[in-house]
Amino acid sequence: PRADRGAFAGRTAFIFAAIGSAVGLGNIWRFPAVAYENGGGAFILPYLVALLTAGIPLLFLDYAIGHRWRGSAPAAWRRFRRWTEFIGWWQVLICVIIAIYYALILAWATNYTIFSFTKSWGEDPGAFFGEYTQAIGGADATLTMDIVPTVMLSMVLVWLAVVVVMALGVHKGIARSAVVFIPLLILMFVILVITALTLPGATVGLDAFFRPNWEALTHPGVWVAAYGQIFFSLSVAFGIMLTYSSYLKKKTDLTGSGLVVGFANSSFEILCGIGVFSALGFMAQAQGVAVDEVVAAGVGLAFIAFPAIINEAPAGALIGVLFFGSLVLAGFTSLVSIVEVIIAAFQDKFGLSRLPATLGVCLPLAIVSVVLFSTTSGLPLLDVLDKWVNEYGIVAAALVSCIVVVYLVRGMPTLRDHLNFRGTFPVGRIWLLSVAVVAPVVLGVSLILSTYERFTAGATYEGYPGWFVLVFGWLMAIALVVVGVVLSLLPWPATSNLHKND
Ligand code: LEU
Repeated sequence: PRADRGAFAGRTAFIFAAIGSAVGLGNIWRFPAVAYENGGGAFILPYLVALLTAGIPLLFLDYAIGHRWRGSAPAAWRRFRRWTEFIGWWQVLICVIIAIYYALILAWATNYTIFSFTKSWGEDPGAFFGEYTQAIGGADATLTMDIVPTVMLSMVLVWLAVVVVMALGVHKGIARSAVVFIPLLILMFVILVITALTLPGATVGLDAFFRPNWEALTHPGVWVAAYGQIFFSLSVAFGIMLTYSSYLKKKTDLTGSGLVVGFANSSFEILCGIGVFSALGFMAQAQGVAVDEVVAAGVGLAFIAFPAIINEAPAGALIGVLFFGSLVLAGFTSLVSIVEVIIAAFQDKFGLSRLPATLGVCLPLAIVSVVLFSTTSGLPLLDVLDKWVNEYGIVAAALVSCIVVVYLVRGMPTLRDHLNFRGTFPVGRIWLLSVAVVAPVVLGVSLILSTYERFTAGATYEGYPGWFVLVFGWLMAIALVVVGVVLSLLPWPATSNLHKND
């Protein structure tokens, strides 16, 4: 028996852990900005289409593979079919990339929680953030590798906390921390939203957020963004839900649990949009400008716009602690799930027990993450990696998984029966249609079109140097596939978990 592999004590523990993974920086920090940039209120349409045609169906696919073949991503895919193992490694590598930059945002959030008490960012949070991320001041991104000490310190702390939780194992570490953190997060966030809604100008922000720009829907980039957001936000298609479901007891209702997780995540996401934009509306009104002018895209939304709001708002410090504290809690339970994909694979491959597997994965990961990202180039690096790993990592891997499972392996009937064995929500034709036709067509078409747009746009992404985008965008994404294939060709040692049954 595989005594070493962890297990969730029950369905509730699993649901908490899965929600912990899904609800993360993607909801609070990424979603409002992505929605706003891609059509505002009109984004709800591609978002819901993506949720229903790909998010939930692929969540079920992850569950079915992980639970039926009971293993980490490479082990489960390999048991599925010998030659599909590369998908598992590809997913593990996607998690490696996400883990190293996700920790940076978490480190910022940790620092900003503390900064909130004294509003350490001063009068001009934009300049402060520029200085804080680049150590030299000014907003022009210079690609140097100077260390930023406060960021480094927090990153080390974040990784230490990850090591502790991971060493405690699947139930005692991952599930128990989620059971404590998730209710706390919801409580804090609800207080935050209520506070934000009562600020003067809140409705102006909500209006800007929900006002639909239907024209946006004609841009393929908007659809890729919606699918990318759904996968990232649900933690679907890159090994996380697959790994978590492998820790569930055999007789578990997978589909019912999946629906709970999916709708909990999207509800929280919409709530984040409401909270964030109420606050932005307040800011816009206070400064007498349009909401567009206070929305700094991406990272700036959390780390520039929010501090500015905190400066102005009554009870600003409270808002700050609630907002950045929520980011920390949400981000931590997600980072843990990303790292678990890697640990589980390592553990299966070498038949290791929990502690050596944890240290063997976390130490190198933490070192790379801290060294690369506590420097003045952390922000541009994060920006490019996040964009490419989502489009050409997660979305591409999702597309390949669908095609492989449906057409090359013809595995859908087995997976359907597995889901329906205990599932309270029966899957059938609609699920098949989503995974076999709708998801691959939409993913394929929008990926091709957005790539075309990217190449014809002229300017490089965000104005970063061409070589930088080439190396950390394109070559990185290609390397994940190539290395994934190579890893799948290596033999499994006799001590591995591959041939052990439980
Ligand atoms: N689902 C997480 C989030 O929304 C991200 C994932 C990579 C764990 O932040």
